[in-house]
Amino acid sequence: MTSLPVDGDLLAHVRGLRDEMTRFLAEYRFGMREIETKMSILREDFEHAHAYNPVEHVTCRLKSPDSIAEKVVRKGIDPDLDAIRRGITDIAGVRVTCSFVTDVYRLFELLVGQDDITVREVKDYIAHPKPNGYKSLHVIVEVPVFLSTGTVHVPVEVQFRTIAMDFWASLEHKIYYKYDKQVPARLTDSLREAAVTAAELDARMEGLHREIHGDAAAPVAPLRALPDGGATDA
Ligand code: 0O2
Repeated sequence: MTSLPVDGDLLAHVRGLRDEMTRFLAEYRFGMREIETKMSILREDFEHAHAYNPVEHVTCRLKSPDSIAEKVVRKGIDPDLDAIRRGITDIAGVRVTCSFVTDVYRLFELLVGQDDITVREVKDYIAHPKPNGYKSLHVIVEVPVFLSTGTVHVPVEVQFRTIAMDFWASLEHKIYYKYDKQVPARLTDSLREAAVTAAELDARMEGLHREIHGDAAAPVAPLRALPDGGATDA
């Protein structure tokens, strides 16, 4: 097969775009790592101080370029990196799965109380679940990342939830995509009932835990007052 002549300028331009995108995503990866490190320090310190581990697991994900592009189109964001920076705040995501609802709020407070963390937005879908039954505590935080070229403040979406909420959300996610976002009513009804059952399990397990551990499992102060929609700019 004969290769097509390649315009040198065009090739350099495309390579420039690729390098810019690589640097852009690297900032989010570094921000995500900072949060991941903070969570693993909290987890380890908590275990030493209280002989108890409130974190079941922590997972991280970076949005793929395809998924960023899809969101740019869906939200009508200008296709340039500055506009994407401003308009998409979940390029870096960290999910913290805890045993109990009390731990969810406790870890949230311990993270957002750190001096170098700026809270941009909180959505409390535990206090105010989505109509489909989805529960989790979402926060967009900004964390400083110290690069060789200077400091950048990177937004990271952190989702805190219990094991039961996580189990529900991962099944709901699979069903949602299996039916191409058109889930039959009998399944949405059943998912809503399952969300109630999961919340009952959370309450019962936490009750048992308190009986065993007493004060150590006492709830922390409630979240800053959130409006009825459950979302607020901090
Ligand atoms: P993934 O694969 O986790 O990246 P938007 O971010 O604008 O699309 P919104 O409402 O501003 O939506 O953000 P919100 O409510 O904070 O939710 C964003 C993320 O929360 C989703 O990311 C999911 O991870 C999770 N989420 C929110 N609602 C649901 C739900 O009903 N079911 C499940 N299973 N997860 C949910 P992504 O980008 O959709 O997916």
